Amino acid sequence: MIVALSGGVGGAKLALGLSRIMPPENLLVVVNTGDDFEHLGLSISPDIDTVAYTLAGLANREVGWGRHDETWSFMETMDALGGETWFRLGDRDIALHVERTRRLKSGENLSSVTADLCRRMGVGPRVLPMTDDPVRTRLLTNQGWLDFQEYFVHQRCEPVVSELQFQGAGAAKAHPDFLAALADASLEAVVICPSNPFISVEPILAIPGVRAALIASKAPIIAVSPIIAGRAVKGPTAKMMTELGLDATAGTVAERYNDLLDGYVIDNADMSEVVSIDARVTLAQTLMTTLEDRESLARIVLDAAAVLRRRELRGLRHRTAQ
Ligand code: FO1
Repeated sequence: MIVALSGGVGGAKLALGLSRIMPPENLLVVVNTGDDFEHLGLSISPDIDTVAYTLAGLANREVGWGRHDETWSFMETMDALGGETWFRLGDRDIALHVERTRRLKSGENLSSVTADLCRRMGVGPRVLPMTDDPVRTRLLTNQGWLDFQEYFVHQRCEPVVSELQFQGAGAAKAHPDFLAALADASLEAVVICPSNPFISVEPILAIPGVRAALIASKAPIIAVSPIIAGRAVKGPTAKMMTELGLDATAGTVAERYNDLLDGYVIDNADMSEVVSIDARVTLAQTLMTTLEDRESLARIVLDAAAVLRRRELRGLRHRTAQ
């Protein structure tokens, strides 16, 4: 079994690659819910939907979120009626938000709704919210504290970020199936997907018990850098790192994960960083443009994890067991 930790677009690409080179039912994708918000009276879980649509083959490949077979009559009419249209919701996508909102309001939890909707969309792997409790990423910027989607979409990541907060993370319970997977003897690897470490991965790590469960797990933990040659493949990762006073490098991301990593996959362009990274580094083409790129990077990640497992068997474990 493989557990992948994912945010939105970047993580979903690698999750798709993994799902195509292994039995999908052996892949558990644990997804960030810090981007979730209430909008137009709807409960919206963008990273869950991006991962689900991508794994279902329904995603819009150009922008990475929402559906490819979309129409926009609802948004056009909302605009004519003076409603909010800064967060683009397609006609088919809306059905998912309306149905999820109805089921959450009836008392069903997010992971149960997600499992059923994914099954109906033909998603093979299991897509699991990191917790069923509310966690909301907020950012302190030069415009004060902003909710995540206000910063990310409405303000197009333009505000200057000085601090992040994962409201509710401290009181959230990691999903029991997530913790059980980390303790499972059949776990072969934990893959930290190339998502933004601050807004997609750290909310997951901020939930009490998650870091300890990762460190205690028998499986190697391997991350893929979301930074290539000082730039983020997509989104505000590099800009955020600079604003937080960090070097926008693959190495800095590894430091953010500090003692969690056994392996780290960075792009060939960042070869010079190998010596400064305290994990077993694999060089690869980490930019995923085609489906083949997604599959070949996934294969490199799983091969690297297999090497780490063999080294572990020979007592060469990298990670200091706590
Ligand atoms: N991202 C945007 O930049 N603009 C949008 O209008 C937008 C709409 C949207 C609708 C549904 C959904 O599931 C995701 C959507 N996203 C949009 C992406 C969303 O902001 C995610 O939070 C990012 O992908 C970051 O993970």
